[in-house]
Amino acid sequence: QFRQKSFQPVTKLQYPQPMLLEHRPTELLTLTPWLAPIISEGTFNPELLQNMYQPLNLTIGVTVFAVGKYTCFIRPFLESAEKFFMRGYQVHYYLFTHNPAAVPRVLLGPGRLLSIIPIQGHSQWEEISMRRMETINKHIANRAHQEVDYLFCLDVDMVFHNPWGPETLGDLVAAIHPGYFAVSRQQFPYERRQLSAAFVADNEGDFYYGGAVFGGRVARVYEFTRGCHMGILADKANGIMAAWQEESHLNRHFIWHKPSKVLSPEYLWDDRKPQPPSLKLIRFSTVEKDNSWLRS
Ligand code: 5GW
Ligand code: MN
Repeated sequence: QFRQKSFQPVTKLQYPQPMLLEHRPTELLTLTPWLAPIISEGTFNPELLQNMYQPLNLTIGVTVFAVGKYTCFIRPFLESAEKFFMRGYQVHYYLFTHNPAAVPRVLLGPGRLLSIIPIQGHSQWEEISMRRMETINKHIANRAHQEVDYLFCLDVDMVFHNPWGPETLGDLVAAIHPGYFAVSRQQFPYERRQLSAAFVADNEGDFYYGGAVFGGRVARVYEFTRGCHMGILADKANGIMAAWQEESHLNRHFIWHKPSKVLSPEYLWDDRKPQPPSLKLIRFSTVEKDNSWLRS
C-alpha cells in the first residue's frame, strides 16, 4: 500500500535565517490566493531542499512523447535533462514513440533509467496531442504508479538550461505559460464556447498554464489526466475540439482542482521571447523548430 515518505530532521546544515520582515526574495508573486507557493529563483534554498529530499530516496518519473518527426528532439531533451533535471535523484524517463529504432543512445547517469514505450503513430497531429492525457493515465495505472513517487509530463521540443530540482515537487504542479503571465484573464486563450467541456467564462481563471509542463504525486497525476481525458472524450462526442486541445482541458481542470504548487515561467520558457528582468533564470525552454517541416 502507498505510504507518503516523511522528512527526516534537518540537523547539521547551516543556512541563512528566514526573516519575517525581510524584503521580498523576488519581484514575482510568491503565493497564490489559495496559498500554493509559486516557485522562482530566490524563493527557496536549494541546499536545504537537497538536505530534506535526498534521504527520501524518491523516484521521479518523466513522460515524454516523440511521434513522427519529433524524434529529432529526443537527444537534446535527454542530454540536457541529464545535466539539469533532478540531478542526484532516481529518474525514470518514459519515452512514448511510434518508432523505438529512432531513439538515440544517450548515456544516462547512475540511478537513471529510460523506458521506451511503443505507441501508434497518428497522421493527424491533433490526434497525437489529444491522446497524450489518455496514454499517460493508462501508463500510470499499468506501471508508473509502482515505479515512481512523482511524475512530470513534459513536451519533447524543449531543452533544460539550468537546474530543475526538488523545489518543483508537490501534490499537483502546474507551470505558468510564458506567453500570458502579464495579461488579464479575459485575454487568456481559454476555450470560450459553452458547448466544450473545457469552457471557461470571462470572470474565471487564475493563471494561464502551459500544456508542456505538469506533474505531481503519481496518484494525483492519475486523477488529473483522467479528468482531462474525460473532458476530451465528451468534446469528441459532441464533435468539438477545444481551442488549444489538451492545454484547454488542462486549464479548465486546474480552475476546479487548484495546483498545490505553481512553477514560474522559469520552468516553461519560450526562447523566442526576450527574457524579462524579473525572470532571473531560464531552466526549461522551447527549442526553435521549423513548424512547416515538422507538420508536413
Ligand atoms: C506535430 C504537429 C503539430 C503539433 C504537434 C505535433 C507533434 C507533437 C508530433 O508530431 N509529434 C509529437 O511527438 N508531439 C508531441 O506533443 C511532442 O512531445 C510535443 O512536444 C508535444 C506537443 O506538441 P508541440 O510541442 O508541437 O506543441 P507546442 O504547443 O509546444 O508548439
Ligand atoms: Mn512544445
